[in-house]
Amino acid sequence: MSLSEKMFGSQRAITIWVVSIVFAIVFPAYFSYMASSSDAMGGAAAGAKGKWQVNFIQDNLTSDETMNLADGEQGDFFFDLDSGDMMIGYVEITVSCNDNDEPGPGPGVDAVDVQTDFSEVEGTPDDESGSGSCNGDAVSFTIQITPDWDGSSYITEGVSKNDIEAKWNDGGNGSGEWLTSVTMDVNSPGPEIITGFVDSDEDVTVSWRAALYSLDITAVAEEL
Ligand SMILES: [Ca+2]
Ligand SMILES: [Ca+2]
Repeated sequence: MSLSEKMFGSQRAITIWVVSIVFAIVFPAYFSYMASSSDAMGGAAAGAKGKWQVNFIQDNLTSDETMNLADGEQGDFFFDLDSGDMMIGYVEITVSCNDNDEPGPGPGVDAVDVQTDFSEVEGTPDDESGSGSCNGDAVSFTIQITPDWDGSSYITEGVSKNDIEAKWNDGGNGSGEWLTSVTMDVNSPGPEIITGFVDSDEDVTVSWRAALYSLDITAVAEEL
């Protein structure tokens, strides 16, 4: 009996030994490779193109302030916006006033001139200005912070999750101090001695609404 026959008993036993040793070496190597490559795939999944349902979890931050302004007087209205962990879609500013010192609309209706100053807002959005009569909402502005964002859900295909996250991002813009200045223009239909109406002021309300969102992206299973 040869040495190998003593150790392994037979040719068949040798074959089993060799196969076992090969598996003992190859399997751990195989599984460790799979583990590392599935990590890579996990990372790549966000970069992989696919079909996605994109929803927006939405919230509003609102504020309003009312001031009484005399003719020619300017009121400065501030809105401090901190969106926390959420993104800022857009900010709406509405200036409203309702002149009720004379009956009905006409030459005596008060008006406002509105000028913003967004120099203390991250990203420094372009300033807005406008004028309007005090018959309700006199002037309103919508300042888009995340380009094209309107909160609508959609399904998209052929893009990666990373692409979607890159698209819906406010870039850190929009937080800070939003200033809206309103100058009052009080009007009367005629001299008080003739018309009997006294108008020397008007209440103005500035309202803000910041539309906030965070992303909710889910993979859509492809139909077989
Ligand atoms: Ca008036
Ligand atoms: Ca008035």
